[in-house]
Formats: sequence, C-alpha cells, structure tokens
Amino acid sequence: MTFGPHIPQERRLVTAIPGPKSQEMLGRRSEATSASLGMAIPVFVSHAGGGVIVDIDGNSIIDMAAGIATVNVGNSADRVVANVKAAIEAFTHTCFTVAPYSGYVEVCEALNRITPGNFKKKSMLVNSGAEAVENAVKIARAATKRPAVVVFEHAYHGRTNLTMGMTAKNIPYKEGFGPFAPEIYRMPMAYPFRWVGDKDNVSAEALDMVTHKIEKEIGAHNVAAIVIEPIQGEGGFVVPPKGFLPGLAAYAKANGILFIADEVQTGFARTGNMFAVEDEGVEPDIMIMAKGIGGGLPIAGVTGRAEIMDVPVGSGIGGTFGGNPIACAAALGAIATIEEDGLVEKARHMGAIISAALESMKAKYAIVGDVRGRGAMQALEFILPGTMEPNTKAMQDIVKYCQQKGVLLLTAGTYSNVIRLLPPLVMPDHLLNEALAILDEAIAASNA
Ligand code: PLZ
Repeated sequence: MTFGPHIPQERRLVTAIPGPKSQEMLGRRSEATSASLGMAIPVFVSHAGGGVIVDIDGNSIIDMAAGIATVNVGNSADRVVANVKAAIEAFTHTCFTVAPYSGYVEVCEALNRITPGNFKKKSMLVNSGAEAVENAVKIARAATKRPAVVVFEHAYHGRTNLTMGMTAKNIPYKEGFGPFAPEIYRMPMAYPFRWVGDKDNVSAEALDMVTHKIEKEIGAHNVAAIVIEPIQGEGGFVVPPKGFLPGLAAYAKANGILFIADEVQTGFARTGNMFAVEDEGVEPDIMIMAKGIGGGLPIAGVTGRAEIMDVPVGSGIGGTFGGNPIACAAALGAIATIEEDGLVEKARHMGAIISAALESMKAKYAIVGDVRGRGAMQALEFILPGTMEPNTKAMQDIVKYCQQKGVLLLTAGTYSNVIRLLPPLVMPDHLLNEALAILDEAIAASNA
C-alpha cells in the first residue's frame, strides 16, 4: 500500500510538544483567530499521510483522529491527489445548478450504488455535514408534509441553527446561541452502559419509551422523520443494542415517517461496513453523509429514495458551492480508494486489534467503565472507580500524556469522559499497536 506524500510511517519526537515553531504560531493564532475556536493538539501541521501528522518542528505524531473521521483514506491519498490535480487544472467552479459537470453526477451515481437499499435512489451534494442534515430535513418535510423531527439524547448533528437544535449537548455547542428551531423532539437513547432500566432489555425498553412518547407527545402522523446516528459520534460512541435501529425503522415505516441515518461520522468504511446501518441490515429512506466522502475536501451528500428526493419544488434545493468540481473529483478518488484497497476489511482488521487492546485495558484499570464501538470507531468511557460518575480528569490527563508522547487522541461524550479512536484506515499495524501501547501506559499512570 502506498501513502500519499510518502512520509515515513513512524512516531518520532524531536522537540517537546509543542515545539518552538508551533509555540510561535500559537501566539499568532491567539492574536488572529477567534478565541472561541477549539484545538485538540497544540501543534501546527506541516504535512500528513498514512497514519502520521508531521508538525512544523519536525515531530511525527501518530494520528488517531483522521481529522474527525474524515481522512479515512489517509491524508493526500494518491487517487485523491491525482483526481484533484486534474480537476483543478480543467476548471474550478461553474456551480452545478448553473452549468453542470459530470463529476457531480458520477459522485451521486456512486452514492446511489454504495448506500444500502435495493431501490431506486437519487442524491444531492452540499458542503458540510450540517448542511446535509438541513437538506435531509427539508426534503423529508416536503415529502411527508409533516413538521416534526425526532432526534435522540446524546445526538450530534451540527452547528447551524436547525442542527444545533437537533444536537443534544448544551456546552459547547448551544450555549448562548438560541433560540432554536421548533418542532424538534428529543427521545431517550438506548445507551446500554447508562441505562437505568433492565440492562438485558435495553433495546425493547427504549423502543417502548420512544414510540410511547411519539404517540402521546407529538402524534405519529405529525412526524416527518426520525433522525439518528447509527453509532453516536460526538455523544461518546454510544452503540445502541441490536434491535433498536431496526425497531425504529420498522416503526417509522408503519407510520409513514421517514427513517434518516446520519452517517456523517460512521460512514465510508469507518465501522467495518461501508455504512454502519448495514450491520443490522437497516435500509434508511434517506442517508446523510459527509467527512469520509471526500478524502479531506469539503463535500457532503444526501441520498434517498428517488420518489422522496424528487419532491421538493424545482430549484428548491441547491447552493453555490455544493458538489464543487474539485471536491467531486476528490470524492471519486476517495470512494475508489475505499473499494479498490479493501478499506472495509481493513477497518475490521484494525477493529480486532483495537477491541483486544481496549478490553485488556478495561480488565486492568478500574477507571475504564466501558469499551464500545465497531471497527476503527471505538471508545473508552472513564469513571470514578466503583461508581458511574464521569471521570473527566482521567480523560484529560490521558489525552495530555499521549500528546506528550506523540499520539493524537480525540475526546467525546455528553459527560466529557470518553476517549475515542478514529485512526485513518490506511494506518499500518505497527503504528496502531504503538498508539494503543502508549494509551495503555497513560491509563496506568492515571489509574494509579
Ligand atoms: N452529524 C454525526 O459527527 C460532525 C463536529 C466537530 P459538519 N462531527 C464533528 C465540531 O466540533 O464541530 C457531524 C457529525 C454528525 C453531523 C455533523 C456535522 O458535520 O461537517 O461538521 O457540519
């Protein structure tokens, strides 16, 4: 396997983290950029590829973030770079709804083909996950002529006004930014680790609560769509137990409600399937995709049953940059990479390595309350030993320890106590094993 810019696949620290050049840029960053923008690791990137990020001081850091599950095919993946170079020399923008071009159609054909469901599908392209969620809701409302949208506890759907309202967690996503859009209804989530009812019956109990609330508090006939992440991302990699997603989809179907899967974080081979809903054979009416679709370029998509996608009034959906030709070229390169290089199987292979390592950490360390996820999307939830209390401090200490050793990790969770692993799917095994060994060491230090 080749790695885009052919960077040595090694962890190598030549300065402290951050080094002097990054420190200088951090000063300029705080002068020039809004203080409200976050930052996971305080180093500035010089280049990245395969499983590493190299910073401007020359440190080579193991990348367990993939730009938040976006460069599944790795940074500057060969096919992405080749396609983008060819496209950018041909033309940069005409706007698909002004003068169309074939790349947009080809990406939609690919999405119609690779998304689950043996029915006629159509697609549209936009620029970001949030914009895709917005469009899915617009299309669902137009198609059903109903107003209500059902979402879940711990959900994350974006930072625009509608998607903030659909997102569960207040700080940092919503604080001070309201009022939010009406007709959004939040339902209990089947979260096995924190379920207060019968732990052996989470799926059935949660389904019961959700359908009861829909019927009594909204009226099923008023609901346009149920929108759910098949594995919740920012919410802490909450995996609903078997039966929950198929149960929701069946309930939706029986009540004329559209079942919408937000696969922004779970899509494009991440979980060991092309899409996470395939794990239980669920076929959403509409799929929302972003992140991994473009190999790092900004592009997102909505794919759905043709008869639904065709409902909005002519020219009712669109946008200036949606499905930009350069981003479409990148997406075609990324999808070809996933299919031709077997990244679905690679995610399963990485998943086996990750599960074994995380389960052993759970067995050894009392602060690890739960291990969950699938494929190359797995997480640890930290607790105060012997309780269910979130252990945010352990999470912070562990992430910091790993950064100092040259491993970039992301956090998550409604209770800010989850470490999530999202390595690029092209990461070689030796780097994955090294990152997991350092994570183990960090937990040992924090558990002591
Ligand atoms: N739906 C399931 O995970 C984006 C957010 C990062 P955009 N998640 C990363 C941050 O702090 O802003 C996401 C997601 C799911 C929608 C989105 C929104 O995607 O491309 O960030 O708009």
